[in-house]
Amino acid sequence: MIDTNLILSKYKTLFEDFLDQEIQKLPCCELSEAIVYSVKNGGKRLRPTLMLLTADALGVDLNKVLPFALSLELIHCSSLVHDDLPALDNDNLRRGKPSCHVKFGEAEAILCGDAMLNYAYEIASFYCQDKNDIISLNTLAKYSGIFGMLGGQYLDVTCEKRNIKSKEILLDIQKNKTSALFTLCFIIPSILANNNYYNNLENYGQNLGIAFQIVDDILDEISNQETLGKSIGKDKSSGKLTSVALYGLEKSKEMSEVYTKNAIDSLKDNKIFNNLVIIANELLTRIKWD
Ligand code: GRG
Repeated sequence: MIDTNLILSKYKTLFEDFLDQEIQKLPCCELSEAIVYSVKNGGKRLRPTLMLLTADALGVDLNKVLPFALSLELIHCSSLVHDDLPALDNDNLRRGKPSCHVKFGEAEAILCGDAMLNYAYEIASFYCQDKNDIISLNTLAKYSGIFGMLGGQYLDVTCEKRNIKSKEILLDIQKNKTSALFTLCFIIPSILANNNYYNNLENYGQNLGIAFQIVDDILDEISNQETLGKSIGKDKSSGKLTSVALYGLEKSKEMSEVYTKNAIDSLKDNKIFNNLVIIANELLTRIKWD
């Protein structure tokens, strides 16, 4: 069986090299240390590698994609730094290590997340050359902010506080909080390639992202801290609106399969996207990748 790690390893190396090249330019100070700590701490690099893989399938020059891939990973990592803060998820562990605020302090972690976010846009904008780059940058900002991840996270937080249990709102949270960044992995390469696959890839990303979040909810219930590198069982104890809370484990597993199938169907058997089919199926059974 072809393994996802194998498919993505080439892109992971490219990504890590570009990340190392860029972070060398950071000033020598503790804030940079906190940024490096939060971005080089064992993340799976799913989003940037999926973006590079998709760009490769579409024949886009990977040097054009790397700044967007790095920007996306920085946005993702900054969201995790903020998500772990006491006012949000209050988690002391991230990727098996002390969370940023545990290591550097709470105020420092807030600033670190802010700095990473700014740095993300600084990198992507620095490398912009043409109209499609600008459209990609605008899309990156849109899907990460109030129209995407941030909007979804706000909904998540307020539902938990107000004990709201609604299937429609849960879907809205999944689509925005998690799926928005996943969708970027596929639509940015399509924008850069200027081709007709945008709708197929947008659909793939949205469904894959929802399936990913459902699996994440399931793992929070059935996995363990050692495997996931973060505290588990917190969704239940905090009364979070999740798929498992609303539908139970079995139905959630079925739903993750349905969303994965929808993602795969969006690709319409197009051979250039064969690896995306393999990856969608494997994400369903993910435990932890190196
Ligand atoms: C600072 C831009 C910014 C936003 C703050 C806190 C917040 C708003 C958003 C958090 C959104 C969030 C935590 C979504 C969960 C998505 C998710 C399932 C993350 C886990 O992704 P993996 O498994 O993580 O790819 P690794 O560690 O491998 O990178």
